[in-house]
Amino acid sequence: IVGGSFTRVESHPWVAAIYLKGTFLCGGSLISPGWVLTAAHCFVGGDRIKRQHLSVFLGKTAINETDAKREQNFTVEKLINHEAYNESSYNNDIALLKIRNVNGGYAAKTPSVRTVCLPPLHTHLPAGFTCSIAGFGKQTFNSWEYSQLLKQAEVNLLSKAECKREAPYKDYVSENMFCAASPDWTTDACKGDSGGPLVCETSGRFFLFGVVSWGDGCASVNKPGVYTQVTNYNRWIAEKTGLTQYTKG
Ligand code: 4AZ
Repeated sequence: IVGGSFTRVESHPWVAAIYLKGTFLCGGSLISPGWVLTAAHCFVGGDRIKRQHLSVFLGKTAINETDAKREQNFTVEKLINHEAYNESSYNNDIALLKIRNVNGGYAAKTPSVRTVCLPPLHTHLPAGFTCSIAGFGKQTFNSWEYSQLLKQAEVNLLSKAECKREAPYKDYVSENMFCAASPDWTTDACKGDSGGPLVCETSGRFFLFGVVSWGDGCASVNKPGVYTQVTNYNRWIAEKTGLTQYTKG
């Protein structure tokens, strides 16, 4: 995250930290005790990643520290990349991880670990609406390393027209994506935040509206962050996970 502030995982208890062979890879969001929603581009492209090499941590505030009292760790029982994920356009940049702990169990609700709601079908938030992002991604585009501590920031939703003003957004932002940025362009998701949450609070609850996906650099003027539009995938998520909460219609 560029800009924003350091935070504790208790303020974003659905944040998942996904590791590949012990190295931080991507963020994610806990949508049910057994399922983490993340981005397909974390696992596809370059060498295709095997689920056996992944681990998932919940309740983590610091990327390179173990906090045995608060964190819960999991292996990945199933890695489901969206079938229509397109490596060149990033369309359908969404994936699911089925997690399990050493005892075969799922996530337990604690002050540092809880699920985030999926938005009801066809929920639409207006441009300008303020939402928040969280992650361990880079603090500047040129940084060598990810943030050691979890960060969060506020970003505003942009209209499609505002988002598609410049290349490459003009050609690449699909109906499965939306854009968000801060009014002064100083705050954004960045490399390492991918897969992590954009949540918006409506009627007193936090809903997962976006998955950090891509952008042209980080926090540059007229170069917003692009997010996978979770409301387009209610049916896909229900089909893959068997979660039926929000699949009316
Ligand atoms: C990345 O490389 C990345 N500014 C993620 C988010 C953004 C840019 C790059 C958004 O994973």
